[in-house]
Amino acid sequence: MAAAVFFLSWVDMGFFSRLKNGLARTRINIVGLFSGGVIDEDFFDELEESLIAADVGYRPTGLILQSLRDTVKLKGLKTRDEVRLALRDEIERILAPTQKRMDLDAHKPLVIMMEGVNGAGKTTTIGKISKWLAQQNKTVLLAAADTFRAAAREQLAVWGERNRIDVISQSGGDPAAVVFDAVSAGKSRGTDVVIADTAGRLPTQSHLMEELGRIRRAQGKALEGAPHEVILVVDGTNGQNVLTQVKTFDAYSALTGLIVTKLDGTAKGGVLVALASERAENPLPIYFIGVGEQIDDLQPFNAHQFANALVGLDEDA
Ligand SMILES: Nc1nc2c(ncn2[C@@H]2O[C@H](COP(=O)(O)OP(=O)(O)OP(=O)(O)O)[C@@H](O)[C@H]2O)c(=O)[nH]1
Ligand SMILES: [Mg+2]
Repeated sequence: MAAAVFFLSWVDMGFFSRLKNGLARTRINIVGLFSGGVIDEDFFDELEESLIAADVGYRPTGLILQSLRDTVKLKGLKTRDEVRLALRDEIERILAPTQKRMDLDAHKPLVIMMEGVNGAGKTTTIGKISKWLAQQNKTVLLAAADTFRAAAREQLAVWGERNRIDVISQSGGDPAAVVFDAVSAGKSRGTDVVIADTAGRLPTQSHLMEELGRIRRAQGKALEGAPHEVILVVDGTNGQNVLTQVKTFDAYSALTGLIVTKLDGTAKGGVLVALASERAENPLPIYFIGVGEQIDDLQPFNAHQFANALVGLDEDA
């Protein structure tokens, strides 16, 4: 028999399977804990370790355990499956406020500015989103505002070609001038969405962090109110470091949302729970998550689906 018959490629697996597989190392396991149907202290200790190891963070872990203890007692939960579902519910409850669709019709053009630390996945994510937007029948224009490296412009140009969309760039130009041109062009062409790619920068590089303000204002000069979305792209494998990135980028440029990449193969996927918990009072939407380098490896964030993947349940559990 041809092996190919049984071979499921990464793409054929479907997004949920890729997410669940990708989170295998993060998985909050509920194993070997039920001796004689008793949910004992050892169970809660092991669960605590598992949550901390997944980068859920100490405070959120404490909250989850407290609620879970209450639920177990109140509902008299006894089996592993019952507890797994209750844990899923707890995690989903924390994540739910961050699940929000970007309003693509709020402005025309809708101007999106992408930022993040070096290598977080900004440019790749813009490529993936461009395809997703085309599927929503939206026209897109890209601004190559990462003017530091010629390679960055070329990388965006490749994604542009792949999606058959225009990329506005200037060799060695000023990022503020590039975004000004792109937003102006989007306005005059009647483009639905303009996305600005920016150079990677670290929260400690204050001059580069301040530059974000200049790039931002240039968009506002071309179109009042732009950028409408300021999105921080974070690498899921950075774990708890992501919390610092969110705080600093938010302080410099008032974020409106997040995209979490590289959830394929990370042991720290629980950081989404930490992010949601940290901003429980003032939720920052997680618009998309990425599970790979291919163009289809990006989907809108779904709290129920993510919580299921995290505890090892099926998509429709
Ligand atoms: N495994 C995996 N790799 C990803 C994902 N998203 C991006 N990458 C990879 O991460 C690397 C960096 O991606 P880029 O898109 O160039 O990151 P960037 O933020 O634009 O980087 P700079 O512009 O240099 O700051 C590339 O090798 C991507 O293929 C993802 O979801 N999963
Ligand atoms: Mg880039």
